Amino acid sequence: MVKHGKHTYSEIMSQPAVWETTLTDFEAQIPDVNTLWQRARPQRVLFTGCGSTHYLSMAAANLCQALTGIPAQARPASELVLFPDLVYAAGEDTLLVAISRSGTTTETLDALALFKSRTGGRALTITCYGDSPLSTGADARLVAAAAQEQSVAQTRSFSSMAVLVQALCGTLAGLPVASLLAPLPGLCDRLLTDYHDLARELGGSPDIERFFFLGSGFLYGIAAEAMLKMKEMSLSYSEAYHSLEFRHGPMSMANERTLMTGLLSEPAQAHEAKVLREMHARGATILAESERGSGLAPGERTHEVTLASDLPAWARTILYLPVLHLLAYYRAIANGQNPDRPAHLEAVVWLDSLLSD
Ligand code: F1P
Repeated sequence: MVKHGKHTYSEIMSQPAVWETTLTDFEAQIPDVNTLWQRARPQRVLFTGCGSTHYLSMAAANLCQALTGIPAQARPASELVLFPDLVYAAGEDTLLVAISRSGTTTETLDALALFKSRTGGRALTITCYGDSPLSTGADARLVAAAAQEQSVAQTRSFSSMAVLVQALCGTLAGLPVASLLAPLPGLCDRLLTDYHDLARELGGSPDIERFFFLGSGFLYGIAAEAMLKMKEMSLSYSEAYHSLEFRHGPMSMANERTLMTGLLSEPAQAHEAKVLREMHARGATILAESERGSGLAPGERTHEVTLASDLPAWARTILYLPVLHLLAYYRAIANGQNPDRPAHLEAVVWLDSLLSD
């Protein structure tokens, strides 16, 4: 019987069902998205958010550019507000995609308002609350209403909005997303079942005191979100890096009390796995997530999560995260934290508008 973190636990475990509903609901939202895209005809797509939703924006920008061929970038909402000249170029038609679970985060609302007044461009929001100010202030919206949460830390909300991002980018590329993404809920269910014990064992291990999450390409934003979950829920030392960046300094922190989680992409897997192999030689424990196996030598300190999704790389992006939700959840329990109500955190950051002075 789960005592602490019962909301977080049920939000993590309900992801398959919530993704299913989110994908069904997306169908009705496709015409609005297509209309917006045709009207906006953007030369650039700019994704924004704060915290988790900033990390989702990073993954989204990479997916969007890969699938549509339109240049796409991600910036934290505060940067769009405080340093707009570093982002906006005169005469460039930009579509803003503002992502927020709550739809009420001050910086994201400010970023939308400044984008509108400065560029007059069109904006799409992705949120869990269709009646939120962010959602009603945009020209079109994608809503994952079934993913609303009671917990402070985002789990199924992030992953369901990520499913929407994947569905959006696939739709804009003219792909049959309903059939392509239909396997996702079943795959998530299998991963949560097959790797539950592994996540419990590694999350609860007293031998591990620091966590690193490495990812490249589409997967860096997901690695960063896994890092944030570990930090928010369990107050553990947790960092994320682009996989090969880890050698450029951070590796000095890897030791025998480290869990190195590698989110391995297919195109760069050989290079990414090499970093994990080197850190294993330094004594780190390895958790390698890959589509078909990492190729690392099996051993006492090497653990594998195999997606076996048979999906194209873009469509499997979100599948790397749910097992890492469990890892963070079990570390929180081991650390005596309540993952439903992480210390020093609120579900939403509300400030006086940054635009008011
Ligand atoms: C964004 C966010 C969360 C974070 C924290 C404060 O919220 O930064 O990612 O966990 O609790 O708020 P939102 O704009 O996505 O609602």
